[in-house]
Amino acid sequence: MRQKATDAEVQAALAKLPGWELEDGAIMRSFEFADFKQAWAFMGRVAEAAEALDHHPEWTNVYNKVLIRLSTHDADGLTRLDFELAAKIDAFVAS
Ligand code: H2B
Repeated sequence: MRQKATDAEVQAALAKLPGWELEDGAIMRSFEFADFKQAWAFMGRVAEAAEALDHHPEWTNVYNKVLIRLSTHDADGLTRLDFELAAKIDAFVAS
C-alpha cells in the first residue's frame, strides 16, 4: 500500500482525478464552500476517511476555503493511498 507510485502510475491516477494537481511530489486540490460551517463539516468527513485509511492529509482552512495536500511521508512520495483518499474526498463534494 505504501509503495511509491511510478511516474506513469501517478499520471494515470491523476487523469481520473480532475481538479487535483501535482506539486512538489504531492497532489493538491482546493475546495470552496458557502461558509465556515460547510467547510468544517467537509473537514470532519475527510478526517473520518483519513483515520479509517490510516492516511492523513496536510491541509489548511481559512473560513470557507480548504486546501488539501496529499503525499505519503513513509514512502517519501505518492502511493495508492493518496489517490484512494483523493477519490473519497471528491465523493464528499460531489454528494
Ligand atoms: N499519512 C500520510 N499522509 N503519510 C504517511 O506516510 C502516513 C500517514 N503514515 N498516516 C501513517 C499515518 C503512519 O505514520 C502510521 C504509523 O501508520
